[in-house]
Amino acid sequence: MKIFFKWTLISCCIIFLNSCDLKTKDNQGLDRPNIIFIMSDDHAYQAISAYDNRLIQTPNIDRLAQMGMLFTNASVTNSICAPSRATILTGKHSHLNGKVDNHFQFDTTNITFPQILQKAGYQTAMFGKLHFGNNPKGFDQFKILPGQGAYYNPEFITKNDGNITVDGYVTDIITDMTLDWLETERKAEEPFMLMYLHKAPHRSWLMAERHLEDFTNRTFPEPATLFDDYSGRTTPAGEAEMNILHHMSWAGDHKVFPEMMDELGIPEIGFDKRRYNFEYSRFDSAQRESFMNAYGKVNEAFAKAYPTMSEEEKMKWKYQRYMQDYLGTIQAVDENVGRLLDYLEANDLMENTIIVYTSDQGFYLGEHGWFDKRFVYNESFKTPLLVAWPGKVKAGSKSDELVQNLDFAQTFLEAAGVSAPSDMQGESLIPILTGNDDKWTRDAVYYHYYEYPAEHMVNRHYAIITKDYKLIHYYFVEDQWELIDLNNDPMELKNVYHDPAYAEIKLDLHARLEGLRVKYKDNSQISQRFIDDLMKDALEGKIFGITKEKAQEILDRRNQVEQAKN
Ligand code: SGN
Ligand code: CA
Repeated sequence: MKIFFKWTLISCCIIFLNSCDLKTKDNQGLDRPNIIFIMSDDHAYQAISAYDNRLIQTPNIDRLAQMGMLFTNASVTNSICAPSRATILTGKHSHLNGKVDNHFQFDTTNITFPQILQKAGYQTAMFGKLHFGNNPKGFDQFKILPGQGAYYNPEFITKNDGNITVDGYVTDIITDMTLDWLETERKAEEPFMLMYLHKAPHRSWLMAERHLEDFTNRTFPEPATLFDDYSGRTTPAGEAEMNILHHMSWAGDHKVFPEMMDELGIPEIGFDKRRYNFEYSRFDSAQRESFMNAYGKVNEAFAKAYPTMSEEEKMKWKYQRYMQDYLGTIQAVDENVGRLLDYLEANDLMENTIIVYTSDQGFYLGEHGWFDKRFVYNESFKTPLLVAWPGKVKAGSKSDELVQNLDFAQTFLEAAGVSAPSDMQGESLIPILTGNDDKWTRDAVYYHYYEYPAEHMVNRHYAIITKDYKLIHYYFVEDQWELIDLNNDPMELKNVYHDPAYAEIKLDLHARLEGLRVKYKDNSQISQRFIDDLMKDALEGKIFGITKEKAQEILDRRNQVEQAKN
């Protein structure tokens, strides 16, 4: 009997010690998962081969779809950089977290999910682009780009070492920092939450030297709506300044050499040469040479073709140049995501880790003739979302539920077993991720874009979006409503708001839109302060890309419309 006891005791000790060992070995014994949030900047879902393989192959990002779930209806609440990031961190719509546009700083009195996870014992780190105008709270370590950051030899603001400049290409550097943190700073006894945030593929699309030859020689299929004339909708689509032919700049975007522009007598578009000089002034001599070689050939061919090019041919040329550079930057993102996944696999970190790949919003790749984002139309309203969580999320699964960037905070908190503050406005995605879709009841989402008057001139609008329709209110200058029938008009070319056949649907959507505005606590009094703040700065010439005169013109037009109403 004694012997039996002794052996039981010894066995228990061995089991206990083993479990301790498990706990210290790469976190595998902990039930709280690690969280890796990968986000790129302006990465269109059309440029991920798991969604669409016509433009580029992204085998590494696609690994996440093979391991986990691909969301086909993921979207953002406000399609612009810093506001999207604020919504992700706070779990609140822009009007409540206050970060409605890129212009004003983030209010750091907001409570964010990394702060809550850090308190709950998670080790937290952020590398790459934040774009808040101030530093993140709730991180044990961070190295972030100031503002938009630079592609070549970028500066970083670091938590512990002040500002540093690192030689090389930004996408590679952000990954080096991330891998270095995993290797040398990560504590095996704590779960971690890591935000790995790329600058690419943001404008002005400078790819890594190693991709220049390949991508500047590729040709891409054109989207069906490249020559959209905006006639089927209300005025904001036609008034936006994001048309590839008219608003994408020759030197700054397409890398036509400024001397070549002078030689050919091409007038500047926007901050054409200034932007070009800003980017190129950062190169070291080897980088400059690579660029001059690759784009020298592009310039040579262009110089021959330009004198006889029609407007249509210019649009086609500009579209190809845009795609070459934009997609070139994505090649490096994909390679680097591969480096991270390889590291996780090699270090037994895959099993108990949620890995998310997303973008701060989608992007137009020539659809409607556009680049940039901001509108609630699909390509910028929707965003890529792939989630792997081996053992929890079924490999190779898909979801078409209406999920949003608003939902991340509560998802991560639930995964970590921490309760979310009651004023967060999203819903945890865990039921969808774990195959319990019956617990997910959302049938519509809410959208509100604010940054106007501003660069690209996309009018303020809010909207309700269901799987079948969009009801959009452009309210800032004229009051204009759009109703889009997504099933019959998937390219979103025709406003059917005034078509009597939609009378009932329209009424129903109006009521539901009001319901969402009440539910999310958005109302015109709250919005008014954002109008006043931005308008004031615009009139003082403090908004990038907007002259005082332009701001005054918009205000006068708005006042005239208001007066006519009374
Ligand atoms: C820059 C770009 C714009 C872009 C904004 C916002 N212009 O201002 O094209 O819309 O960023 O992008 S550039 O001349 O500086 O390239 S965001 O991702 O930060 O929202
Ligand atoms: Ca962005």
